[in-house]
Amino acid sequence: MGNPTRLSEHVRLEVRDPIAILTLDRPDKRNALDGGTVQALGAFFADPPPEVSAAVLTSSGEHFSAGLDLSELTTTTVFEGVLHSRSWHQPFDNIQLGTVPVVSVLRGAVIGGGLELAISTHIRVAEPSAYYALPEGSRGIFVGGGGSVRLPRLIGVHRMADMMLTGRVIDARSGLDLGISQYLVGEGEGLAKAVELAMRIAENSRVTNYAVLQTLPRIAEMGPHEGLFVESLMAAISQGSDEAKSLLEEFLAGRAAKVVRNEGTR
Ligand code: 1HE
Repeated sequence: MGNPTRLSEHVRLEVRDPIAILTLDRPDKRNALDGGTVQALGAFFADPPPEVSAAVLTSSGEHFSAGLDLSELTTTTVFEGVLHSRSWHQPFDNIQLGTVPVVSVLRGAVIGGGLELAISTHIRVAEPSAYYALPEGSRGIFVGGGGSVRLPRLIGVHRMADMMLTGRVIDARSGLDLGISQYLVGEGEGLAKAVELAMRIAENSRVTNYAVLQTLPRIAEMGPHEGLFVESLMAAISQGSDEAKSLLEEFLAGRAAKVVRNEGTR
């Protein structure tokens, strides 16, 4: 059974051992992200409870997030603007390069900083209402939550430039084709699918999950020779764990689940 609590004014937390469900809970402002919300997410993923092996990030209301709370920018100086952007980088890094895989549920607006938050999670489950946009150009600002680093790696510099220059809005189906989400489910089915995936992820060896989060994005930035060497180290570390030894023994004794065909992209 869960134990709903609050991480901050606009973030709810429910721990359903072995997963945590975090909910952006500011529907009246379309889950616009204020500093307290971003810092609460960052603090949680910097030091998740030990019983939590995977997490789901979802939202209240019809929209995932309308992005940065624009009321926070109206009086900032240039230097405060730098600090503001930097104050988003660490929390989103805590998600992407953390210890707990995060599955997000995307519906309605996934805009600006909301999209930057979404793409710092590892698995994104979209509902048909989801749409992705970067209206920064029309607000006279630039992305500041890591979007210029993460989004081109997903969809390419040219597509991100199109979104920023022309205000192009990408729908849920195109988002799936481009890799913004990895899953597209029916309307209202996103949370159940995300919980199912998080529960499945939580069954993995923690060492393997850690290796996926820490190693894959770093190897993607390395040259092939360095990448292969780091891969060999991570392979040896994970194979050497007690958990790996017992899981391999289970398979060889015919007691482990076999790999079965899936149902396609959903
Ligand atoms: C907000 C925000 C916000 C809504 N900051 N208050 N993001 C944007 O440029 C997107 C701006 N938002 C919208 O385009 C629309 O609100 C939506 C398409 C998301 C939803 O439309 P709708 O008709 O359902 O809602 P609404 O009536 O526009 O908004 C409801 C309330 O939320 C309203 O406040 P109210 O007091 O009048 O009720 C809005 O002002 C408020 N609201 N979005 C603050 N973003 C680290 S850098 C990242 C840079 C960015 O993220 S730029 C992109 C910002």
